Amino acid sequence: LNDFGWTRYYPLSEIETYLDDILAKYPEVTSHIDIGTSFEGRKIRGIKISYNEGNPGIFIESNIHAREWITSATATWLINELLTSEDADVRKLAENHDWYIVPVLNVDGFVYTHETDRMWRKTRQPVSTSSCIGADPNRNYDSHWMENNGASANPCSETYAGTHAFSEPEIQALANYVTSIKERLNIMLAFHSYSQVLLSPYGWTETPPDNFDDLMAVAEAYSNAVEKLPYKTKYTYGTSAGAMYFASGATNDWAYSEADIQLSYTIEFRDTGRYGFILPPVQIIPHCEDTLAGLLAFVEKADELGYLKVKYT
Ligand code: 0X9
Ligand code: ZN
Repeated sequence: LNDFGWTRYYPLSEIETYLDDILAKYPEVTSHIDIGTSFEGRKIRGIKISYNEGNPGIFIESNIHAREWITSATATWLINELLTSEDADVRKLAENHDWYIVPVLNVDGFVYTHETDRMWRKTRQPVSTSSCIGADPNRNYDSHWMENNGASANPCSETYAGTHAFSEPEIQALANYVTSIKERLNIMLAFHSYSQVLLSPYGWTETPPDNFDDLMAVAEAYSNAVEKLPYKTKYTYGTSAGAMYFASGATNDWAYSEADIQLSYTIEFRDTGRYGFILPPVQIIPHCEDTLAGLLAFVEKADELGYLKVKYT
């Protein structure tokens, strides 16, 4: 655990060892989450951090896109921070919420980026009608799947939606797990890179969701807090379709519409394109500090707007 210093990007095997170390060291407040099994047979793991069962829940999906390494680096750093920080505000953030964190969802793709092709994005499940491999897992959720040109039907495209919604076992598994605990969840965050933007639903349509104003207020709080740090990192925000492009079948649309999680976002991390997906390791910790500052403000605003009430009894 001591040499996990976020000075480089860790492969899946080291991330798994890290999770095991955390579970062994903090058995009272952490537990293993078994999300399911990938196409190639790898375990998809998560960790729950709960100081008080029945807190409002925050779910973090990370590294659904294989090459976006900063996302799992941030998720693992955040786990450590929630467990070890002595800052009073971080302690409240940690102890007053139930955290469900999946550092690497697309495990097969992630291993492939470490071993074969650093720029791989998709899953690794072959497509019977094509020699191209994998689907875009962030187009594979069963929420307006393939509508409005928000995904491609071409198996060779980087945004190939898959043969059908939930064709990718990783995505079916994540959706099953989230559905099983959805009444415990108040916030869903999907970590991506890059562009420095917070994206609310919807990606499949330009029509804004009912609580658009609240979604933007929470995103604005995150953005303002990040910009106050010495790094002065700027995050913009908007709906996915409005601020970025049409994308159907993405995590945050599904979480919002199908799992009824009213604060669901995609967060595109550093940078804005200088290094893109290959963010230099020296930026890992500064970026993580940005994210923590953003989350503190995000959760404070969400609470103020009434989104952190426990939904189940
Ligand atoms: O295209 C994507 O899946 C995301 N961008 S990335 O560069 N990380 O691939 C953005 C998706 C945003 N849209 C929705 N969440 N609907
Ligand atoms: Zn992505």
